[in-house]
Amino acid sequence: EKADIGVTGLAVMGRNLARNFARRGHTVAVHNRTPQRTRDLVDQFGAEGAFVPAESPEEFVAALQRPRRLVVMVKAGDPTDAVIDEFAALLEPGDIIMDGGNAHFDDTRRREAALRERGVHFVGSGISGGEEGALHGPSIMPGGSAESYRTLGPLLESISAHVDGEPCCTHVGTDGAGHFVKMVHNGIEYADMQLIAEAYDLLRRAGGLRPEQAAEVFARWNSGRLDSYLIGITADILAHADASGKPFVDVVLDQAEQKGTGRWTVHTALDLGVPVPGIAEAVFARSLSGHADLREAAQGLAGPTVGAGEVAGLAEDVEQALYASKIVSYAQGWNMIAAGAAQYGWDIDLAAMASIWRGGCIIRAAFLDRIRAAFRANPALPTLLVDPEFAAELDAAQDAWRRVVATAARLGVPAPGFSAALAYYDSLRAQRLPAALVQAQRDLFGAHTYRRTDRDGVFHTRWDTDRHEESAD
Ligand code: NBP
Repeated sequence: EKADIGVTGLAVMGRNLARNFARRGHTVAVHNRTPQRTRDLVDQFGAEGAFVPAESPEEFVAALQRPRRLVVMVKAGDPTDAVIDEFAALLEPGDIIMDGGNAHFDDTRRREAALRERGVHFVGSGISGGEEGALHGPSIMPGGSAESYRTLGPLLESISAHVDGEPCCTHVGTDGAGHFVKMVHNGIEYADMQLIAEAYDLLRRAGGLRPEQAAEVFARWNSGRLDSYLIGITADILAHADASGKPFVDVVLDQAEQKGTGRWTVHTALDLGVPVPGIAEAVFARSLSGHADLREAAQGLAGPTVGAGEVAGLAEDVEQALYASKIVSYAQGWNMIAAGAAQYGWDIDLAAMASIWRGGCIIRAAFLDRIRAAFRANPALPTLLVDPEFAAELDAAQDAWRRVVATAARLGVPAPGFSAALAYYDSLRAQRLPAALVQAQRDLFGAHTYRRTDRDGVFHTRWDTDRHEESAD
């Protein structure tokens, strides 16, 4: 019997995806550069379904039903190129190679274009949910041609997470769209994690709560509108005590690491000209935490002279600030997806992105239903902030949100995520921004010109002479 699909690269992710396919009744060819991994998989999990082990690329390709569907799950970067090159030589027009690794969307666009020349479909696919997701149902974000999705999509949908009976997998758009959207997902994930960390820090340092008390607050929030995977694991972590007896969170070194997808998101946002300060603050907050040298040098700097004292109603206020800031960072993420779609010609269904993130992935949350509803009600929504329901919630939250940012500033507790989100909100709703002054400065020192509020045209003031205004059209 020929295999329905093949998986090459059988480290944690590939092995679990292969098992997921097999458990769903698909016959799966399995291959790994080092054959021992293939043997181990079949030895340990062979009883879970129909596996066809292959020890050489030729054997692997020959095991697949045509058109062939082949999933590559190897280390991102050069190893992915090496594996694609190796297999592309063995494939025929109409066959499909999917890269499920964490590739940069530019690499995916390049690989797709190269394989398209040979008639082979290349599908760069974001997969979120880590090892557990890969095994039990991840969120899957495939790019590539619509034609490839007709052949590959049903298999991917069958192994993805499901919410309300709907698969957390859809065709995102052509070429690199899937990896682009996965990158933005990770950027949003960074922002969510940073906002949660700030909420915890405020509960503790401004509210005086012990970690296990903060855990109770997060558990309570998790049964409300903030219900999400990340809030849930936060409650778990804060309730956990280390073997030494200390709260676990207190024995972990406070230097956050990153694998680079947050940095890619911010870098790409800068290239596209999309403001994503919430995501950027989160990436920089991790970077700052890792600068032990700078932090050490700054230990002697003065903090506020006022003490913490009682901050009445803090937990309720922090919940409002967290929720409002979360709306802002998701609004930025969705603006970025729309900008990427416009730049690269992808036809991305913005409501569907919320749909496929409701299950399987790290940012899964009840909240995503609301985003889906907002874009279904108005697919041309310029920003989530102006969806009538979100606008009303932001209005209801804003006083508390402002109190939290003010409290943080007063007590010297850093809250870059909350502050940046509030500044974004206030900037967008401002009737006039001081950008007018910036533009005037640019005209003065660099003759960069300006436009006027009262008539059309482009102007320059002769700052160097008598300050008369000239038309610069
Ligand atoms: P790794 O990223 O650790 O990659 C290990 C696999 O790559 C092994 O199968 C290894 O084969 C293979 N490989 C390497 Br390295 N160089 C190769 C080459 N030149 N030719 C052929 N095979 C090569 O595995 P992973 O953690 O399972 O992740 C797989 C992909 O999924 C990555 O792109 C990762 O970023 C992405 N991802 C990971 C997660 C996660 O939670 N871990 C989540 C979502 C996506 P060998 O056995 O012969 O050394």
